[in-house]
Amino acid sequence: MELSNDELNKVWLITGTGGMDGSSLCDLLLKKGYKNIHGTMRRSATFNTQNIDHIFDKLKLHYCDLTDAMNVHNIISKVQPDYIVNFAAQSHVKVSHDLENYTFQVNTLGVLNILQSVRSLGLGNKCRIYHASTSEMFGNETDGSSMLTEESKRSPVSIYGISKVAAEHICEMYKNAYNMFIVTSTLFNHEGERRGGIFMTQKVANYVGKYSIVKKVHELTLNMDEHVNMNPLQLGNLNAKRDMGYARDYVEAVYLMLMDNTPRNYVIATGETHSVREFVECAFKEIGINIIWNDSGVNEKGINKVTGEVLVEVNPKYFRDIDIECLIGDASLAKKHLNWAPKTSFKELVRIMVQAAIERNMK
Ligand code: NAP
Ligand code: G4F
Repeated sequence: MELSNDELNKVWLITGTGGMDGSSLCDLLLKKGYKNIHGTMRRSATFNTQNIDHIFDKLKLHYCDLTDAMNVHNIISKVQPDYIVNFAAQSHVKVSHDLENYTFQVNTLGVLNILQSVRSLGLGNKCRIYHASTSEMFGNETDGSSMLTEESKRSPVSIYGISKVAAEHICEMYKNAYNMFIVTSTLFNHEGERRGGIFMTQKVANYVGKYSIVKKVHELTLNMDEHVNMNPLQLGNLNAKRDMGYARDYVEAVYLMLMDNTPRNYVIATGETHSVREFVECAFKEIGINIIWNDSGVNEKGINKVTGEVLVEVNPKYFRDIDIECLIGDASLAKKHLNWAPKTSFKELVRIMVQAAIERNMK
């Protein structure tokens, strides 16, 4: 559908622009023809703009830390946004147990900083707000025999999950008390070529991408197909299952939520769940290697079925004090009201990530 000039002139403010979702949403908005896209990024000692370098000149960027209320207020006051999308977060679950207080400052009080500013600047009637919530809020509510929905009980088991539940309550209170347009959808895991390297899927894809290059060089220089002798990939809980979609599909859902005139909260998910072990198998298959698993617990190993080379080991360093064993979501409500459904299969997602990792490793 063609968008009117009025719509294309509307002003967007996206926090966390340098992250996976922020940068993917910017791509989507530019493709649609929006002209006024403001983004926030954090000051960093090293470059952190790799996800937006290709569109750097098309965005209006502001240094922002959500924990700095005056900074957030000044940006919103200057930008006068029609839409705010809050993707900024301390988004790593395991890290949230090391940075408990900070995780709350960013993920909970940071959201409050945004809402307070919008309200106090009198923008509550004009500005539509999206806040990214998470399936991590559900904790271990399902073992996979039932799917999680918008109504499922919040039983977070991590500081990250708790910080996001608190933020969800704050958003709900602002929406009801001040009649503001606020959507907090529950995004299940979504992955992609821009995923941070500290997350499981990208860690696996990066290893497999590097392995395939080293293997090719090895074969060409030694003209033989022996063990590559790269240190095995070190992983934690191989049993955990996640509902994994593609980030580019998920930011489309976010856009649709903001275009809809009713601010509803939606589950955004694929309805399938796959274990870490399956992700590893699928990623290696992409480069023609079949993995078999040997032994169990901390001694479990992923082995190249043909050569016997050990490619994956379990390292307790990556275990969590408490983990979610299974997440699977039902996005029927989003299908019904937004006509949204995921387009990218699990296999295709893995392919995208591994191919992108191969390209990165070739540079
Ligand atoms: P991401 O790649 O980690 O991006 C997060 C962004 O937030 C980064 O740009 C980061 O900046 C920024 N940020 C971190 N701390 C900040 C602070 N104190 N002030 C301002 N900005 C800060 O995360 P993502 O995967 O795109 O996820 C986007 C949002 O969706 C997050 O809120 C996440 O919690 C939520 N979510 C994600 C998933 C998923 O599976 N990806 C699922 C459910 C919910 P730096 O680059 O400088 O670190
Ligand atoms: O990739 P992960 O760190 O993602 P996790 O914990 O599911 O969190 C992501 O999804 C949430 C939505 O449910 C988001 F809200 C959150 O911001 C983030 O994007 O871990 C996935 C699973 C876990 O069970 C973990 O224990 O993989 C397991 N795992 C096994 N080995 C590992 C590793 N995780 C990481 N990060 N690193 C490992 O070596």
